Amino acid sequence: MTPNDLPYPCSLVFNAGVVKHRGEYVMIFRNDYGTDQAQYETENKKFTGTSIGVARSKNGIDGWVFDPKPLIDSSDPSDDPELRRHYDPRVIKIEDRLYLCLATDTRHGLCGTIAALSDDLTSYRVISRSVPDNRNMVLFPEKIGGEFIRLERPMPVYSRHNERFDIWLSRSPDLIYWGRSELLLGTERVPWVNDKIGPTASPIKTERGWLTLFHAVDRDDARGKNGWEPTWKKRYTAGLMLLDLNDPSKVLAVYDKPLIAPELPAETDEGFRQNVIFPCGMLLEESGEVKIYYGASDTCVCLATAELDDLLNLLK
Ligand code: BMA
Repeated sequence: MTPNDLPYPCSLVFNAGVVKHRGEYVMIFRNDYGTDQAQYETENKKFTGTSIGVARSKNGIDGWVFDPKPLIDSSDPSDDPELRRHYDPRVIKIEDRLYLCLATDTRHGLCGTIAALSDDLTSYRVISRSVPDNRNMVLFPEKIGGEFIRLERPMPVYSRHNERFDIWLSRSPDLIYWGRSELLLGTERVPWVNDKIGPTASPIKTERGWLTLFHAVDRDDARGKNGWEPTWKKRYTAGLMLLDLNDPSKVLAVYDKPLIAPELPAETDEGFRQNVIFPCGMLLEESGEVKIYYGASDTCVCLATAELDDLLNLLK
């Protein structure tokens, strides 16, 4: 999916969550709008807005039909003067209801928001919001041991310098009150990372455990300018790990290489922030095929597929 596909103004469409729901694939995506590459580079313009849009498809691959207007738009009037924008949506189905996990910029910090989607996918109700700074939240698709579980990525700037941000896990009886938080995966356990990691799509339940992706960032100052931004030097890849079925705070295995690294022209040579792979959706088909939806270069949405058994074999 590229910016030209959308029925409303779009500069970049990326970081999309996808879920199978009532006979169709529902995609919830991020759209940054209000400038183009030439304007951005010459006038150093910022994007004027960010919206969260909805598209549906019969096969999860093509034929996406867009809802006529975005579900959330940063230009919408809000009762809450603290709010600046929502972005990087994950969509999770729990007992036939759809929930969103959103990154939320407020005037006093970055928060994670959990919201319930209305049945017609045209409105949402906020259930809980974290304190700053926290981002990249995702819910498990079912309760485990009677509790809702979320993965999240707090950003501890005083104690963990140089953006060494890790993945944490928290539990809740009702999606409102979150606690009993613990570290799930530290950056030091991911061999190719020298920057930060974060949760991505909702985990998939398999016989061997919860299979889940994470985004993993390495920084290399020698890379130079990569994309529209004058100073973009980071690389985002997708990592893979397996968590215990009954106690997902136990990491059973981490694949020691990136599962997906930028390699196609749209990922390495084109777009706003090149060298970025940012998955927000992962689905298991009955055939054993796994679909992974990721943002490429913060500019378009890509789909990669794999066989479940092949992924599990990487986690021995
Ligand atoms: C992160 C988030 C993502 C984005 C990524 C790479 O910090 O802002 O939305 O895809 O950076 O630019």
